[in-house]
Amino acid sequence: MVEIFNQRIDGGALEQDPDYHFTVTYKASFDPQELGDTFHEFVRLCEEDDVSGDDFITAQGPAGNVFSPGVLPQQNDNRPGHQGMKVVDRRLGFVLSREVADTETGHEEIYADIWLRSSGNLQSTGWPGSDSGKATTNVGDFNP
Ligand SMILES: [Ca+2]
Ligand SMILES: [Ca+2]
Repeated sequence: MVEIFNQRIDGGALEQDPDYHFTVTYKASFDPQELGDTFHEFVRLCEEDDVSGDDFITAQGPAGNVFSPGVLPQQNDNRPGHQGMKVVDRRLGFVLSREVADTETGHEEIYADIWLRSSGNLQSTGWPGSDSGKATTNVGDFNP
């Protein structure tokens, strides 16, 4: 069963650029029999908010690509207990206007939720029932 690990968010404002750039990276580890399948990747950005609950900065059924792990470069999964699994590197970039990314006074604490669904498991786009479960990145401290 596919597993997500080493998930992380990075980003920042670029000088002279009105938009805000976030990069979400993670590794996905697949069983050999999953390599030929097609996976749909779902990544949403959230802003941690102690007062009114976390906000979704991107939509609930958000950005992501469709990929087949078998045709991407793979490494062996050398983590204990994962012999035989193959790891694929994934990266997804977001470009958001400051008006969208800037949800409150002062800094934003932004993180990403990531999940994967195989092509035969697309009755929903949400994370419950996904093949990977939901993986959450570090919380980045961003100042749009
Ligand atoms: Ca906040
Ligand atoms: Ca702000």
